[in-house]
Amino acid sequence: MLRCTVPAFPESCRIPHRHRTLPAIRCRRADESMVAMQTLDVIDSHTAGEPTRVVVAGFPDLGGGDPAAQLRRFRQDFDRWRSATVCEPRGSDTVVGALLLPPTEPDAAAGVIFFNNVGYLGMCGHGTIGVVRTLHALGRLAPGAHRLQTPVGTVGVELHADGRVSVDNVESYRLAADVAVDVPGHGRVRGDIAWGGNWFFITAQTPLPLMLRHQRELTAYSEAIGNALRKSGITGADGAEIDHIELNAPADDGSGVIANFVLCPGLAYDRSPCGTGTSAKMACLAADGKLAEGETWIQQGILGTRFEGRYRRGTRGILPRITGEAFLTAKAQLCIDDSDPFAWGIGAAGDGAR
Ligand code: PYC
Repeated sequence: MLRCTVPAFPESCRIPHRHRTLPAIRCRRADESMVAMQTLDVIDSHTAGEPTRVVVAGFPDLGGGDPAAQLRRFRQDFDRWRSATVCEPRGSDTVVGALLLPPTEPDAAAGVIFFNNVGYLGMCGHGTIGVVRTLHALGRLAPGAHRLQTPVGTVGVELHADGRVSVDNVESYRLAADVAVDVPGHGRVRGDIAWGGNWFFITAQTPLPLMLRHQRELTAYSEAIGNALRKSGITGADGAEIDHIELNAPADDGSGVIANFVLCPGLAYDRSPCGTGTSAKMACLAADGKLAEGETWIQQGILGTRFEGRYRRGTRGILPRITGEAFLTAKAQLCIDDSDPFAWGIGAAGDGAR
């Protein structure tokens, strides 16, 4: 038996702005030997059904610099902290982590690095909405307009009085239209390649209606498209991997809106309508002359939840604004006990899994 006293998460949730390394928790095993634990303070939320886990304290120092520089250090030297935070047994394939960083631009409220069960995301729309709600809960962000730094650029955010959050995403554009790829078992699939803060292949060809009860088949189909793109050498700009697959079809609820199914890099499907996916989709619609500047686009996700989008013209593509809502679900302290074979997450290098 392990007796462990975990300091209570501060009731007010007001964690100092600067990241701090909490003192290791010392736990006494039944045999009276002491083990040290490292801890991470996190706040969980979901945006339109898709979870976000914001790390607010306890993370190792990534050496400063902007989020792109800190991401390089994170990936190279601290990747096991990613899997410890979002993978089982503490998280799941669906959780997107968001590490808060002190801002390096004078007008930014914070920096953030997004990550998931297999790696890192350039930007994350639903995650940004979760981060804004979390910063508000921490007393670090008032309603109004702010800026957040991400590894792929600084984005605008606005916390509205009704609790909804708008994200002024990075410039989004269509790289290539009507690209054909041969997908084993499914024939030739055509779609657009677009950037919305992540790389997307967007197709209207779908083997089944976009309904939650078909998620396994839709996942397998989307995974097959992703594999075929990789095998065919079809990429985003500068050879970047297209790691998000987006299926589009009219929603089956008679509402007349377009629904999507988005498969994320770690093979979890996005429960939300996907903020970066909505941005990429709007870039394609704008390029086709099917969505005018300032016009509202409703993007429905696989759970029936919605984001509202519109755009202004950019230099290369569009400047999208995505609006949605997040809800806090937990304030917690994660414990990492080095003697635990799964301390750094199932699937992490060196875990006890076979
Ligand atoms: O909302 O941009 C998004 C997103 C990307 C992956 C999961 N959610």
